This record gives sequence, C-alpha cells and structure tokens, in this order.
Amino acid sequence: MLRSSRIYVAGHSGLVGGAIMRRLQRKGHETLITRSHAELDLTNQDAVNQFFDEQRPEYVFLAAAKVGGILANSTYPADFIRENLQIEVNVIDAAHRSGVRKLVFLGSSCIYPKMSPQPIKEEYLLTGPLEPTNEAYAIAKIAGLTMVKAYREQYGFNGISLMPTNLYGPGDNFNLETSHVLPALIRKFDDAKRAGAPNVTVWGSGTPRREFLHVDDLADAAAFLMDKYDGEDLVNVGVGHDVSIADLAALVAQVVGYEGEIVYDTSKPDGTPQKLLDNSRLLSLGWRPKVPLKDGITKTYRWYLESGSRQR
Ligand code: GFB
Repeated sequence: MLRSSRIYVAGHSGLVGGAIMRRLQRKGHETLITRSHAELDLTNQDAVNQFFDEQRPEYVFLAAAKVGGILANSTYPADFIRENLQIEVNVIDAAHRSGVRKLVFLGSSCIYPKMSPQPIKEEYLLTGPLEPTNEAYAIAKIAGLTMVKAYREQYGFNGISLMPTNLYGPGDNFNLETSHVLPALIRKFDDAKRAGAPNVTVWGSGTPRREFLHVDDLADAAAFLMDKYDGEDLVNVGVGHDVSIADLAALVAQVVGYEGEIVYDTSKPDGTPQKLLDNSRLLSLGWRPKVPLKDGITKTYRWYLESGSRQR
C-alpha cells in the first residue's frame, strides 16, 4: 500500500475496523474510504456493486461482520450465518469485479474444530466437528475464506485470509447480553465495585482457556500482511499463550480494583474447552505482538470509563 493508495476499510466503526483505521492513519495513508451502515448496507448486493464501481478502491480490509459472544451466537444463529454470508459474497465478489488489487479477509479462531489439538495449526481447518454454540458463525467464516481461496484459484484474485484469536480493546461491545467475555468482565467488576456488591457472577465453570489479542496488535498484523504476504494459506493471528477464564476474571478484578468474591454460573455454556492458535506461520514472516494482556486490559478499562460506554 502506498500512502496515496485508495484503501477501503469495511466495518470502520467496529472494534477491528476502528483499529485498522487508527493504524493506517498513523502510517500516513491519505485516502481511506469508509461508509457507515446507514450510507451503505453491505448485505445489499446492488448497493455494494455500485459503491465499488464508483469508488474503485485498490485495497480492501473486510472487517465488517456480525459478531458477538457465546450467548449472542447461540441465540441468533440465523442472523449470524445470513448477515456474514451476505457481506462476504457481496464484498469479495464486488472487489474482484471492480479490479481491487488486494483484499484482506478476517475470519475467527472458532472456524477450527472444537476438539482441535492445541495450539491450533492452520491445517486443522475442516478436520472435525465445530463448537455447537457458534457453528453458524463459523460456517459463514469458513465460506468466506473458501471464497477468497476459490477466487484466487479461478480468477487470480489476490485475497488473503487471517484468523484472529479472541480480540478485545477500545471500541469493544460492553453489552452483557451480546459481548465477549473480556468486556463483559470489565463491566461486571466495575458495576460491582461501584455498587459495593459482595460477589460477581462469571458464566460457565471458569476452566475454559482462551487466548486474547489486543485489537491494535491485530490491526498491525493485518496491515503487515497486506504489505508482505500473498499466499493462499490461512494465517493465524494470536499471541501464542492463553489463560483460563478464572485467571482472566482474577486479572480483570485486579485491574478494576474489585475485591469481592467471584462465583461461577455453570448453567451458562463453557463453549470450546480451549482455543489457542499456533502463530508460528505469522512469526516466521517477521511479525510480533506488542501489547501484554494486563496493559491491554488496563487501557481498555480506561477507554470504557472515558468513552461513555459505561452509560450505554
Ligand atoms: O468471549 P466468549 O463469549 O466467546 O466466552 P467464545 C468465552 C468464555 O468466557 C466462555 C465465559 O467459556 C464463557 O462462558 N464467560 C464467563 C463469559 N463470563 C462471561 C460473560 O459474562 N460473558 C461472556 N460472553 N462470556 C465466541 C464465539 O466464543 O468467541 C464467536 O461465540 C467468536 O463465534 C468469538 O469466535 C471470538 O470464545 O466462547
């Protein structure tokens, strides 16, 4: 990407798209193309085709997606599969037709089998059954990465697919019904501290293990791979180590300054027992994550307090 390149960030106001925007702006990219949801509905094929024909972006980050935590995924599977498939079909096809030079597609670590050996290598894709709580979302993401690969094979389209691990950071969703675990814990511990509540309820058993990547690291990796990687193989994006949900809860409580008890609600699902990506392919290309988990949580907590998310 040159400084003058026309770069479209689909989903620029979301957690991932927002971080990619910050990364590109910091590096001096001058022509960033964005559209709000109200301006461009990515599930509308005609509107997407018209947008690409008019704007002619050269590079595309496909960071628009319907996302959510374990409860949202298992409650609204139809919405997750429909919206994600529509966005992928419309954007990838329009990018190819309008002559985009390169597209970065963002998947998710939940595309891998529920019982994958750990850490999860890219080649474990489609080697076993998926985690049921997010099967619809995962299948939509598998369709997206397969589409990118198929367009490369049939048309020579330069699309690459990144599989980020669980993400967090400024711009996250802190709604307890739809959020992922890390922002949910920030909200729960902060609310409990203010209310002087004796305990905080964490879903599941506390034993599942998850890997957490700060979204600024993901954005850095996405821009790095846009510039440096042209292969058809997936690239996992992770930090290379994970924590149990119980350890994460203790860490978030410490950052927030909550000293009450942590109790577990085992009527809520645990989901996949462990999700740790093997990031050696990415490391071999020369990229390294920069944000340690505790620093990232501290910054995200500060953002939560300062952005007004607490009041929403
Ligand atoms: O972050 P999370 O919703 O996503 O949940 P997944 C991770 C773990 O944290 C699960 C537990 O074991 C949850 O039961 N957990 C504990 C909580 N307390 C809470 C809470 O208050 N809120 C939430 N949300 N979880 C999602 C997938 O799976 O991860 C998506 O559904 C996507 O498809 C995303 O892949 C990254 O890691 O289980």
